[in-house]
Amino acid sequence: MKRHLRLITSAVLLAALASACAEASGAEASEVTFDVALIEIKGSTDAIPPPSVDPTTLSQGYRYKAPGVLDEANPAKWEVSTYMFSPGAMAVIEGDEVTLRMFGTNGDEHVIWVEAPDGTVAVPQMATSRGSQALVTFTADQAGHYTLWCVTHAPTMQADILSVGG
Ligand SMILES: [Cu+2]
Repeated sequence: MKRHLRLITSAVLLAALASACAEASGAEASEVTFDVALIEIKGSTDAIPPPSVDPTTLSQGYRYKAPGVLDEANPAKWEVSTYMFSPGAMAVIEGDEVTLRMFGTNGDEHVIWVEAPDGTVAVPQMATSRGSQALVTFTADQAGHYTLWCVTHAPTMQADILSVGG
């Protein structure tokens, strides 16, 4: 829930910024490029008990190494991790030619696609892997929320691209 609130807050702030920029620039559509990292963040501890619910049952984007699995020398230590796009929220002006220059830092493979605000496919599925750069381009010809999805780690690995009407 907190993550969604942060995304919503970020999207609202980005919308305000994009709107202000649109007014200042006359809302001219242009070419915009975002550098997006495909990352994994981790946390481990032996100070508290492990989760009562296996996190991998909550999302394909969650990983869990149970006590005894993570570190044989420290059987109380466990670890959780999750995959995400960074940044997780972006904003464009409707009509922009958008390029997502994505770099696979963590995760062997990610199958990604972009959903348009009306639910249609803006960019079909493509696979990208660790150490590779993938260029994803589309025209933000609709106002609303485009969603960058990773099928491999859905539903938690996603990013919001807000397209603000000019
Ligand atoms: Cu992924």
